[in-house]
Amino acid sequence: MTYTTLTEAQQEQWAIDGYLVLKNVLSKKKVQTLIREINRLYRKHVTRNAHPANGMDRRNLLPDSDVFIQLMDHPALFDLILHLMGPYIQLSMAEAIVRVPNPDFKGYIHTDGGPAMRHIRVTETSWPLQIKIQYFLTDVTGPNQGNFTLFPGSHLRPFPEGDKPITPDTPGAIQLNANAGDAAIFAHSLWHGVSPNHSKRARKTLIYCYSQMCFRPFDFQNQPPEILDKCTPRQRRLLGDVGENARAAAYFYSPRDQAELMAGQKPKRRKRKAAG
Ligand SMILES: O=C(O)CCC(=O)C(=O)O
Repeated sequence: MTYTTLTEAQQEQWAIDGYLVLKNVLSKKKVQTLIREINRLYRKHVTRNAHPANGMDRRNLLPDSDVFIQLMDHPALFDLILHLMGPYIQLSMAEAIVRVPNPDFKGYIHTDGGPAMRHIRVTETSWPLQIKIQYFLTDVTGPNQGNFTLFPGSHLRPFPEGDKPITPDTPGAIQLNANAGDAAIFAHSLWHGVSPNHSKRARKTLIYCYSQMCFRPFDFQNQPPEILDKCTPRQRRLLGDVGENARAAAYFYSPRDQAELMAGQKPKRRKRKAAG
């Protein structure tokens, strides 16, 4: 299913709760392809080198497979991202997560950016500073299965920050259920994290994070030319290539073709001013 905008009810939930769950965003075939790639990365980077009970948090995924490059502006959600954030955005992070069954893992809760960004809470009429999309690639159908866990509404108000850490058991926590192919979108200041996984199955997801262009990306400084060469002009821009617009401050005063490029339109050729 392709999402381009939000219904009134979704808009209200986004504003009040700070997150949304969108159903059937990825096809079964796409889910299978992505799972295959994640399993390959798991075999390569975890099973042989570490204790499997650690699961996997693999960042900066784009060099790992072209399917991860394609997902950065996948038609199912990209128009919705533009609707929520405006066109002056970049990709900040692409991460594969495997939460394996582990009786000792208690889960954790945090806000993105930690104390540095925790106290910045934009209002509901503002573009977000950052959003993350969590793509679910396995079903999570009951509690304590490595569920994405969040505190609705916590993005807008100071959350008690006492001596007691905030955990998946803190009152107000919701453990989301989701099916493979669904996605959750959430704001940076929402308290969120993961529940323990007491099931028999690993939970597999992907996180794609978008931020306003004036931020530094989370996962990388720059993408190397061999990755940029595989990208469309829009994808290159999402990775920080401002092309012929390159100049100091191009990330603050965005290139003139930014909105049309993000909308998928071919940038118009602008006439050069005659010299003199
Ligand atoms: O669902 C998870 O595994 C946690 C993801 C998370 O907390 C994050 O991406 O910031």
